[in-house]
Amino acid sequence: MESCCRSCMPCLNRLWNWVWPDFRYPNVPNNNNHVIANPAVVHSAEIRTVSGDIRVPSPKKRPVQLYAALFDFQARSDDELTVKEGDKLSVIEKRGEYVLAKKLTGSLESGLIPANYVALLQDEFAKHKWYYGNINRVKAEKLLLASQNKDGSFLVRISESHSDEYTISARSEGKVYHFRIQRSSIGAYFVSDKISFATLGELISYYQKNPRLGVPLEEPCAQQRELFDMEPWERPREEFRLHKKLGEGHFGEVWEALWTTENKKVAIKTLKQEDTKQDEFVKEVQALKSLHHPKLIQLLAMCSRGEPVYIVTELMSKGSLKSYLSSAEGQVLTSAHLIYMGSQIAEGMAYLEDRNIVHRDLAARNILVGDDLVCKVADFGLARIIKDSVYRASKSTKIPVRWTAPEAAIYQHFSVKSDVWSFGVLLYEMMSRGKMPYEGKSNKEVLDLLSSGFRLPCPTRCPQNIYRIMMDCWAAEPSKRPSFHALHSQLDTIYARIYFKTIEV
Ligand code: ACK
Repeated sequence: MESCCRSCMPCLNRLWNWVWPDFRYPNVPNNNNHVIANPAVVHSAEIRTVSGDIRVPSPKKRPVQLYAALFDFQARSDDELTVKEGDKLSVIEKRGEYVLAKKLTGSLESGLIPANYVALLQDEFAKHKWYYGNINRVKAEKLLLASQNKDGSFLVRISESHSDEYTISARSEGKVYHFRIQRSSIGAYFVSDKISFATLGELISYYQKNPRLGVPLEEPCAQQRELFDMEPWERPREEFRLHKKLGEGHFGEVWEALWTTENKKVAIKTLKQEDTKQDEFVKEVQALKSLHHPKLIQLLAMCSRGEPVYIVTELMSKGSLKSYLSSAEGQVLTSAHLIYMGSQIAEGMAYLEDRNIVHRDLAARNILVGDDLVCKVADFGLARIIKDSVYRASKSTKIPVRWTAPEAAIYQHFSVKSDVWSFGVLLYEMMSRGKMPYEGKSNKEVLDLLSSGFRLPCPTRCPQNIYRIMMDCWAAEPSKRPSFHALHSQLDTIYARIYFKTIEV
């Protein structure tokens, strides 16, 4: 849906004529466990079999692995590759959170794409955490010897010498050992010819339970998060022309701007030189640089040399969900529209959940809305990657009490589950078309009410099944709250039901 502004009547009319969006947006693959190595580099590998003999197989060219683009991706620089959803690709190598890929159709160009925008086709083992696919021996050793891993960590990779065979690489006593998994004439998998298995999964679970390799297989190798290099994002300030101030953000002003060299409208957040805020600002940039998901606001570029610093992100035509809900267009949204939007937010949050990142400030003011009701999670200023399941904020951290779970507001116990609580409040904001939660109550009164078991009431016009979801998010016991994956799937199912039956709720 094209729109000229956020609330005028022609836009409103268009909203009514608007065709429903496709709710079957592809799920983002959890390719946490994928490490893709350069198939062109073929090392001769030392393989230790169970009986202990050492073999050096002859190098052999690796077959091309076929990948597909899951989403459209627009290149932001010369070294990136523009792809359309469904494009067939071959992946040359993994670079941090990106893959260097080559198109297999049309122009045959190559370039970088965020790794979670591609999925390996026909990879039946991708679901296993220990499966690392096409990585070589050197890379496997580097991964297993990294500090996140310990003795007993292991992975399975495609054999460098026999493309239909696999290798187990396992760490023991600070060294990495490699065991070849062979295939019998009928396709069974075996390490020792005394016992074979129909599937790779069965073989691994057998050796996990029976440590017959002489090296235990305890935990799948932990994925390493490689830090992003600042450089690919840095652009000369002259490339941006500020057009219109959109408002005041957390750190400074937010502007609509033109990225002249790309001929593209963007949003620019500015930071005035204030030491107190700079720390948080840097954290937000770091978070944005490492996160790539269609339901999270995307960093496009930055100008960090000179002042003020610019963070350039995609421009969302309708601004924050908070202001959109109270606009004329927002006020006429049906529950179905709102459920569709809620499902997208849950999808973006599920991506953070998978990475153990707590947002800590999930609220309508921090969701941005684009054309066709696309919603993206923004404002990662308070986001933290947590090692344990709970993050303890410092006492001085300002907490948005109305959106914050009691254990986080009172004891600073932030977790993915406290984000789930906030998501419930966000659903309340949406279904009440922008009402302030606990209107007329002070923060202290809110906390007292919550501890006595009170919860926000069902907004008028809110379907009961959506209110039940909110109430689930507000379970006093964090572990009883649903996951974002579950929330996404519940909202998607409800939305699909409405979509197909075209029931107005
Ligand atoms: O509610 P709004 O219209 O949407 O006003 C706020 C303002 O800037 C201060 O945060 C708007 N804003 C922030 N980031 C973006 C963006 N990427 N695209 C469009 N508007 C934005 C927000």
